[in-house]
Amino acid sequence: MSTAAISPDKSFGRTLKEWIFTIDHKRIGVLYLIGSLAAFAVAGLMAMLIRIELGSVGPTITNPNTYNTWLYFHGAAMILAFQIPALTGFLANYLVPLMIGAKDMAFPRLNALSLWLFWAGIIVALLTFVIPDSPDIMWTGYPPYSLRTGGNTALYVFTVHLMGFSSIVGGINLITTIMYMRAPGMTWRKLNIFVWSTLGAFILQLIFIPVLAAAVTMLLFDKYIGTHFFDPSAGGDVLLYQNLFWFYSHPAVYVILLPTMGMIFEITATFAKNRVFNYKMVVYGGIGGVVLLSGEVWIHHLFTSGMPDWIRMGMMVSTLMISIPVGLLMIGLIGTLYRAAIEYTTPMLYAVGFIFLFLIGGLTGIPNAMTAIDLAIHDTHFVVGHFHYVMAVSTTFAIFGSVYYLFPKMTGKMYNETLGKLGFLISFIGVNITFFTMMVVGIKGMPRRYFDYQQFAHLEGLHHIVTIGAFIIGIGAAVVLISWIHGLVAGRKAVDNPWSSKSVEWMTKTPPPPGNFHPIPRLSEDWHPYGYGN
Ligand code: HEM
Ligand SMILES: [Cu+2]
Repeated sequence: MSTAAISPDKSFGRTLKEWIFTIDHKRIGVLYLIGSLAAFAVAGLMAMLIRIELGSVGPTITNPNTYNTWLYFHGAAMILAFQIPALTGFLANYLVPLMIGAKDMAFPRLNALSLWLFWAGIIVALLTFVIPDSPDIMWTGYPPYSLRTGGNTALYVFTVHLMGFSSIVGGINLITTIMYMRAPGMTWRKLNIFVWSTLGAFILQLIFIPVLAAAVTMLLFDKYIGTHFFDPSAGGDVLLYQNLFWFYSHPAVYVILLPTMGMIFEITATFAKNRVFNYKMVVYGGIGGVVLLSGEVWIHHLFTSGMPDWIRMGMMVSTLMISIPVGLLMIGLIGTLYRAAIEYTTPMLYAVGFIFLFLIGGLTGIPNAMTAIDLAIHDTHFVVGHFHYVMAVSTTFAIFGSVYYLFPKMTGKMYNETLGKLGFLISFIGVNITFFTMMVVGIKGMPRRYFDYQQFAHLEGLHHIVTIGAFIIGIGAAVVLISWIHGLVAGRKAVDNPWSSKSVEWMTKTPPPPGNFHPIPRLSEDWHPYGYGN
């Protein structure tokens, strides 16, 4: 019996309808945020289960097949359904039109289409838990296993298709918006770093997603229609898949890194009240350099597969070369902090946390790039620890920090600083315990993607520590969630520009009305998003 029939709450029904049929970029952004946080929650739960299983030697709570499904869901959902949509869906949608002084995206209806394609992807991904033959092929879907398994490889392929279409549609929309919808006076040289980095990320998406879509479609055909693209016994090539997959998925880490860095720049400049150090170097050298180099390093994921030495050497050098533009971005960040009177609000703590985690992740990436060392550590927990530092956790910190940063703008209310800082502190301690120890376990020989480690029973003590760390992260994440709910329900009213930022998104009302600016702002000659006079 529906309660609505007894007490019809018309206004709730109407608002719900308004949200579902919305073409307002801000609401679309928020709906992206909700979807990606839901994916984060479920994928995070999987991480906890994985860690309980690995907490002690021998089967602990499950069997190898279920373990594989958990790990599949954890990796695929964290990347495809949480990080990429939170950055290029939520943040790009919510912020870019506001930052460039536009009234909406260039194609608002198309925007709604990309949102609902994303949600369809989330729902297909969640079907993993209700169908009998859940996929168990990890987020990479390598053949031959993905072709021979009894698991449902098609579900993985369709999830990738939906997320990919969503991103392509969103990319076309955003690039057009940035090109044609800027407010009078918003010249290219005055674009926020976040806008530049989003532009870079979407250029990468448009170039490389079709390659991934092709690769997984070939997988689908091989498994269900009987083609032999990846079957050497019938003239196919099994490494072809790995090449196609990483041809997209390495650039994808920059699709994640660029907007992440962009937000860290925004937060840092705001709370340091400093200009962005060497803006041109950051934009052309840092963001431009990453976009340019991102397509020629993918082989580093195949270092241990058979290949001629000259390719391996070349890819080692180009991989190491990526540290140059990334280094420029870091120099820009540190320079922005230099001699600043930094205000350590919750978003700023996350930004500083990001810098620390990203540095550890970056430095532990160098040994991976050296082929001679990588042969020994490839596919161990060292690599798992490394990429969680450099991408998984650091970016999650940037996303959480950005939610706090935008919380007043989005909700019209302030979050509670004490709760916010507490959540940060617990999470920060948790991730370092977890992922540092994970790297140590890896150097001692623990392979990745193993359900059990009878042959490495002496590592059990360290595995305990990793699992305890994971639970601390879980508590931290819960405090973060509580602080958001608390802010929503009980937060005090926010003023229009609580951080005294110069950037355009804070010039409008809080929360911004439909159409954002009335009238559209005209930016003067001497205005600059980081014009703090330092
Ligand atoms: C919440 C804290 C997290 C914990 C405790 C955790 C734990 C783990 C563990 C233990 C593994 C490897 C298990 C194995 O190799 O058998 C793993 C794999 C992975 N994690 Fe996480 N993780 C967390 C957050 C994240 C986030 C935020 C991302 C976002 C990108 C992420 C992405 C991945 C990926 C891509 C894999 C590889 C899966 C595969 O091998 O196919 N994780 N995680
Ligand atoms: Cu890579």
